[in-house]
Amino acid sequence: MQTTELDPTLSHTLDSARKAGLTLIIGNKNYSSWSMRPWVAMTAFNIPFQEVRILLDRPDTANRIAEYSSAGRVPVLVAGEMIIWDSLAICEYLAEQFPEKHLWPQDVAARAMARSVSAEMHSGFSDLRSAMPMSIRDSLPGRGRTPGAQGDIGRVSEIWEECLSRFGHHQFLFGEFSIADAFFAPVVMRFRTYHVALAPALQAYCDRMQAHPAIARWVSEALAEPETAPRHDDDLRNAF
Ligand SMILES: N[C@@H](CCC(=O)N[C@@H](CS)C(=O)NCC(=O)O)C(=O)O
Repeated sequence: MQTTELDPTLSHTLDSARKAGLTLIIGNKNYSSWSMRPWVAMTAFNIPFQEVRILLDRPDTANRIAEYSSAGRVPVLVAGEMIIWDSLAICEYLAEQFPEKHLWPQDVAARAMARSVSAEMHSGFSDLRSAMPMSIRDSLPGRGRTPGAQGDIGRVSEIWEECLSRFGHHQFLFGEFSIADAFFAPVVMRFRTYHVALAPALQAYCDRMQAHPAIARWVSEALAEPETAPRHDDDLRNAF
């Protein structure tokens, strides 16, 4: 069960983490696509954690994040004495810590591909990220379609088609929900905001993703957030 706490001190958080196990530091749910991945994975796999939300684009954002990680980015996982930053490192740590939950697919070929597409998502798709930033509360049909973003949409579609047909059995990318789905959850949200037209099988995957309880919960909490992030909103206004 998560409890949300906004901007506590590091000592307070470390103290709670020692008692409660894991604390995930995230940004605003509306905008923070990187935060969404481990949060969705932990929620989907029933890994208990406390949540600390640090608001992005505030005068104290950098200092708040620096209390946890000198990388200056969220998400950050506080695991007892350990600090783990970066969404992929966090998910790998969780997969190691909870082997019985099978956060990655069990089949070796499926797992290799799940890792490949997650790593590709993690290190690529910069045009999609910059031209179509995540803002769950917004509806911006047709915006952000730069040639680069179109290319990225094509590549995401290709990945999804291959995973769903080879391993997904028309459920999640590798059948059961996995870290790979958590990594593509923010893309599903972007496709929703910017009304990206998809082949029926891919739209059906997006619908299943949005119906997944972990994603549905992140979305409803994002929609309930009153805060805005001015720099992120500027990026949205500049999307053409
Ligand atoms: N590679 C990192 C990227 C994390 C990242 O860029 N996070 C953004 C928010 S979504 C951030 O913390 N930005 C700092 C800021 O806006 O001040 C990861 O996967 O965790």
